[in-house]
Amino acid sequence: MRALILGGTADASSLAATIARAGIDAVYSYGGRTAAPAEQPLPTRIGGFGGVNGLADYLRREGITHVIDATHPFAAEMSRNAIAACAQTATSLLALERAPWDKTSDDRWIEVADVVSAVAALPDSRANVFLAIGRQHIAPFGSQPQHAYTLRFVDPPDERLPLPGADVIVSRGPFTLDNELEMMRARRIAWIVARNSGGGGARAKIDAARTLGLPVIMITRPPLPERQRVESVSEVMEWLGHRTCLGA
Ligand code: 3Y8
Ligand code: NAP
Repeated sequence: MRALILGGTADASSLAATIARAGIDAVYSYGGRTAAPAEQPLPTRIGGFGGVNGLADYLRREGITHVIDATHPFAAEMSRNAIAACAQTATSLLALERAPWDKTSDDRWIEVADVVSAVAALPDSRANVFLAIGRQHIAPFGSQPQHAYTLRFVDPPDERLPLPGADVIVSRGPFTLDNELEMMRARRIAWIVARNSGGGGARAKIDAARTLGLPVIMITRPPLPERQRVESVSEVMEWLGHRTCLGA
């Protein structure tokens, strides 16, 4: 057995630690989105594979028998490529995907399907807006320059931002409720834009918004083709362990 973890999330890191402890032969893969990704206790590769065919070639060349897609619910292209490449090479595929956050009666969510709809959901008049969606999807907000934007990136911006006067917080998380409350109060944040990532590492801002009674424009997840999925590391280990006990 040889496993490939498509990583880049907190869940992927905890899976890597468990797989390393179990002594399973595995490789961890980052997309190369951040300057200094967290160290992993497994051999690690960084960067794209070169589309579906690039990934299929990698699986064959490296003798990968099991792929765990532990990327992010919004890493849709990677997940789609993994489904196609694993079908092409008859490689076993399992997704480790956290459940979406559920709206509670105290939450003021405006659910939208994509970033452009999120921009349209903002008020017309100037407001203090916290964009907690990383750096890749900021450009559409340039059509609403009247707002005072607070952005949060993992790494410092390396080019001019399409939002004049936006303020950037550089932090990789995970974030705590107290820090989020303090930041939102200090900046008098009135609107939050978030993606329904799920998991614990980014949920503090959602809890803070609820506490402060602030509206959250919540971008729902992109649709993905059917694939086997679990929500816990232990279920992944069962899936792997099940195969090894059958002598794969
Ligand atoms: C490179 C690996 C850990 C992992 C930390 C988790 C939690 C904090 C919440 C906010 C939302 C956002 C963003 C976010 C969270 C954890 C976790 C999580 C959201 C790292 C990481 C990589 C990335 C890529 C990065 C994206 C961006 C998204 C920032 C490492 C730190 C907004 C997702 O600057 C960029 O280009 C950043 C790009 C993809 C989304 C985007 O589209 O901009 N994640 N995040 C992965 C790779 O190269 O393969 O650097 O160590 C992982 C983490 N991000 O160790 O605890 O549960 O995973 N990451 C979102 O929309 O929710 C932040 O600010 O509140
Ligand atoms: P994406 O748009 O779905 O992927 C775009 C391309 O990036 C993929 O087709 C692939 O390139 C490459 N890629 C993405 N993830 C990869 C990985 N783990 N290993 C190797 N190549 C990868 O992905 P994204 O939304 O930009 O996410 C990129 C990375 O950031 C992923 O690792 C994802 O897990 C992580 N992320 C984390 C969070 C979070 O909240 N923790 C949020 C978003 C993304 P090729 O086609 O060339 O193979």
